[in-house]
Amino acid sequence: MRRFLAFLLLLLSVALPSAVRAETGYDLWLRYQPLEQQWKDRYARQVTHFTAASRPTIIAAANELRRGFEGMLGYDLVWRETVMGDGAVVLGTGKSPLIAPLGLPLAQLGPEGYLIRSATIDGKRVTVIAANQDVGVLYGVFRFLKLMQTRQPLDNLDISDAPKLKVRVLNHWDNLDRYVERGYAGQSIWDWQKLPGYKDPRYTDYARANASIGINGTVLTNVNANADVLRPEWLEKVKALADTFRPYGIKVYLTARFSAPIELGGLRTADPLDPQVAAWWKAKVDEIYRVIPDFGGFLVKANSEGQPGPADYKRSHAEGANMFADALAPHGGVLMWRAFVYAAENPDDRHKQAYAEFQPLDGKFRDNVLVQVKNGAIDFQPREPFHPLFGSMPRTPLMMEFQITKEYLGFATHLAYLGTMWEEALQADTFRPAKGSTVAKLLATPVEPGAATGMAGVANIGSDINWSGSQFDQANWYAFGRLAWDPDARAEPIARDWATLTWGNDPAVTGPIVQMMMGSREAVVDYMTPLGLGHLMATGHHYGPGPWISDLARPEWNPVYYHKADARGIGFDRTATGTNAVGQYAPQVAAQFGDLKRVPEKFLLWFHHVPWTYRTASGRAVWDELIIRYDRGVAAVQAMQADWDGLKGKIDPRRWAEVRDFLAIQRGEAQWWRDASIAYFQSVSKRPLPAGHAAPAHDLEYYKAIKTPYAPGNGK
Ligand code: BDP
Repeated sequence: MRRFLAFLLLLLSVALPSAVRAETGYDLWLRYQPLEQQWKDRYARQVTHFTAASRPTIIAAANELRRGFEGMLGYDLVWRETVMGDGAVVLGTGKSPLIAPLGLPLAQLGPEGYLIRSATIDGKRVTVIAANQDVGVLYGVFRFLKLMQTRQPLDNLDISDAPKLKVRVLNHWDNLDRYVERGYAGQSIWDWQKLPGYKDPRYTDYARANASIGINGTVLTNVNANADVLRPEWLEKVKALADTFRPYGIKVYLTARFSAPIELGGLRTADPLDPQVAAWWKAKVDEIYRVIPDFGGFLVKANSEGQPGPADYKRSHAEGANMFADALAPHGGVLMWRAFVYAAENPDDRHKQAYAEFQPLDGKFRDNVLVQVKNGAIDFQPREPFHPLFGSMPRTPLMMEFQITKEYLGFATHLAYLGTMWEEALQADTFRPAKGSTVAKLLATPVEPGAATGMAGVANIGSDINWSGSQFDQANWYAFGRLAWDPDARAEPIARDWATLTWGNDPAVTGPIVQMMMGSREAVVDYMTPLGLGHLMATGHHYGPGPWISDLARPEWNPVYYHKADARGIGFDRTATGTNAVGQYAPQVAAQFGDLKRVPEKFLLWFHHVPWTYRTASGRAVWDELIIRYDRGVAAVQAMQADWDGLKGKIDPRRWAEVRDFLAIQRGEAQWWRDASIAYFQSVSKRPLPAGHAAPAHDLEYYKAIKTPYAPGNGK
């Protein structure tokens, strides 16, 4: 019996560590798992204590440092007033008495940049993490911890970095009842009902995660806005969040419903040129700043998809935006005005409408306005060419809007790393004013000295334990932050960093994971919308295929509007002989997109209507090529499944199993997309499938009959 018990104990002690290690994903990329002994020994010699002032942001930085040491090295890093010996980490601004004498080159780092340097203070070897402002120190600490998480040497450090964009914000499409529009990760993390009385500790973890990737603002509410959030009792709730985020360098912003002066103020109009309306907003803004002195500003969706706006009063977008901007300016607030507009009454190609409306307003917006432009001219599709507004409004600050939540890329269950998609948009050359004017470069170049720059990402965060609805969707939050910090950064090294931080330092694990990530978005394009197709998702929730849909009220809501497939061919003619959307791009770009011989194949059907027999680059007819792409997409998901199976036992079981199951869902849905799309297009083209490619499992009627009214995230 005793021997049996001893054996049992032995079993337990062997079994326990892995059970304890079962992870949920809550820790994101800030897991701070114990390092291997050799690294523990090495770092323990190099870092023994730290010195820091006691201001809120420096305290947050110090707490993070201690948390990291506790997790990775297993000991508490102690605070000392002075450098006690070799191995101090000295945190502070250039003004701090220990750092000032070093004469560090901080000037060019701006308010948020930082420097990490190995130095000597009082004859002792130290690491200095310095910045012009406290928030830079916090960013530096996260970078320092990343060095340890990725096992980099800590001696002879000389790192400096600064963000290239000023406004780096998440856009939460969260309603006040906690419903998240296009949210696939549970409810809103803002528990408004319990605020301001109860501040969920999760808000602090949210702030830590964002600060760790340089995000410095958050728009708390949906662009389809509710004026109630501007009521005094709600501002108290907003203040509670702002107070929590402040030490982490994160400002709060709200969406402003254009008609709030009517709904809350009892006015008869919301006309932006009406003095009473302007006065109402000014008073409201002043009230907000009394409650939240560092309030960031507003985000406004106006005259788009039913939202009220200046056009209701025959005023322009500039007149609308400037009214808010004037109210915010005395407080240093910014106004983000969305360019995502298209109108039911306008029969012109939807692709052209935002440009047509905004481009003529160049130079008419106040200095503190940022016009927020989606990466493409339609709507966050798996692949779109860059928006023609980039480069076309040289006197107006434009900010990028990416969608982190995967409304059109398979919700939370499809593994699709969006870093590659965003890199593609950011590295697109607008040729405005000249060759080499990439979107990234335009975003990072202020239109005049001191003008605002920025990037927004529609958040994929919710109440799910893993924050983003899936383990791999965390990578998209992470990549967004990294690209907002540096729009010229590349998707691959970001994926590698994320994989290492999130799944561990073993190259046998990160290698396959990075490979999966890098091909994943292209797989989605292949099985949903290959060769430049777009907007073929089912109505409303956008879950699953619906290329046959043709009966919705507005023409541009119907998938058939986008693919224009008929007996002869497929694709949307946006060339000079079609809608001439290409004419909104610089001549060099228009010449490329508009020329069937030169258009990149990935945009073929976006810009051209071609016969089914049209020869693609492969020499195959476009019909055959389409089928091959659909199958390639499905095969890519199968390959990801195989890669993931190969990681069994190398990853904590809970997260591993979750990803395995999600990949199986993705595999099934990729097949559904492939089969339904082929069944439909074949009903139009009447062409046989190329040899070796299987017929869809069911007939078209079967796919048309699939209804999923309760799919999540639908707008209400
Ligand atoms: C679309 C979404 C819708 C949003 C809209 C927007 O389907 O829920 O309200 O974009 O960006 O993609 O305003």
